[in-house]
Amino acid sequence: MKVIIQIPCYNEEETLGITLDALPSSLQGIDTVEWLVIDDGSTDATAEVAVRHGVHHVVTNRTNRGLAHAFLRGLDACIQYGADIIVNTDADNQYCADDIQKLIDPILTGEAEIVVGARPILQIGHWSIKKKILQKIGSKVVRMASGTLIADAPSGFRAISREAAVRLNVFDNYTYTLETIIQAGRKGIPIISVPIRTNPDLRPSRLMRGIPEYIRNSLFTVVRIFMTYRPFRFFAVPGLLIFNGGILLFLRFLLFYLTGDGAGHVQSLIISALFMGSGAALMVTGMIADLIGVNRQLLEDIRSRVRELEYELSKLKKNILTHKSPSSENNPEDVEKKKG
Ligand SMILES: Nc1nc2c(ncn2[C@@H]2O[C@H](COP(=O)(O)OP(=O)(O)O)[C@@H](O)[C@H]2O)c(=O)[nH]1
Ligand SMILES: [Mg+2]
Repeated sequence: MKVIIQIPCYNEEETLGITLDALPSSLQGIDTVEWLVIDDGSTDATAEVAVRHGVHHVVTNRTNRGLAHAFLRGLDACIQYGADIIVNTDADNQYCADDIQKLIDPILTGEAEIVVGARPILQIGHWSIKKKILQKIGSKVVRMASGTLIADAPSGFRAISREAAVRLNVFDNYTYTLETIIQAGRKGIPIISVPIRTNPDLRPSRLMRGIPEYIRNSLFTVVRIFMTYRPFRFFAVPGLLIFNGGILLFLRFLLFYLTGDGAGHVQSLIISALFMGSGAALMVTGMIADLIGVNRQLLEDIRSRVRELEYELSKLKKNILTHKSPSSENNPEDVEKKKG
């Protein structure tokens, strides 16, 4: 059993060392623990700090592609490096690394495929009341949309089995945290929450620069998720309502017309035609979006098969290499670098 702990990083030279020094190099029930840093176009010494502190793999993006992209790139790399379980944590040492065991235990016992660490939100001293309330509302929305019981949806402290990782995709650019929970819920991947501890703040959040920006980004994310995963309902339900409004206006006109008073109510007829036309267009959009959604599911299926094949290929390669030179295996000095 191999666990790879991945950390998406953007300009984290100041705190990454502290985070890495706290990471475990062994875990109960696990043969090998490795660390992987995704250096997302950092302009500081993030990659050097990673290597200096014993990271086994560094994946580099030439330019900054954003957290969601980095998270997925990390999953792909971990799968290729032969991880059975992938743990994701943040570079600012927000999460207590000693709780990684709590994250992986439910996967080892078969209770879950994804485990999300739930922070003790109400006890976090440096969070404002507004941030705490927003976090609670956000988690509630995700619970409703996903049909899961995840207590802390925006938490980035997670363990994911390889079987689940190959099936996860993120289409949103802002954050992977909400979308992956909704996907797990919709794809029937067992997902649970476990309580974890946090560390004192080393620096302010860069993802949440202000409450209005956070609300705007989160709303956009939720709308986009709804549009992606429930396309028919998203377009066709408002379309049907608008179409019905058009019919009512038409009936109103018809009533006036039949009672000989039609001439003064042409406006109703025009608005009714407009409503019925746009309602019908929205319903057709819903049907097309639904068909495109079926296509996306097929593509997702192919992508997860490709990831499984990549894993099998990496295992095969490793076996061949081990056969040639058994001593070269799992040497922490061999820091592998991938560029992209
Ligand atoms: N790869 C990548 N990681 C990022 C980016 N922005 C933030 N992160 C990482 O996301 C994690 C959480 O960021 P942070 O600013 O602590 O946000 P918080 O979760 O709200 O505290 C850290 O490991 C950051 O390095 C980005 O643009 N790209
Ligand atoms: Mg943070």
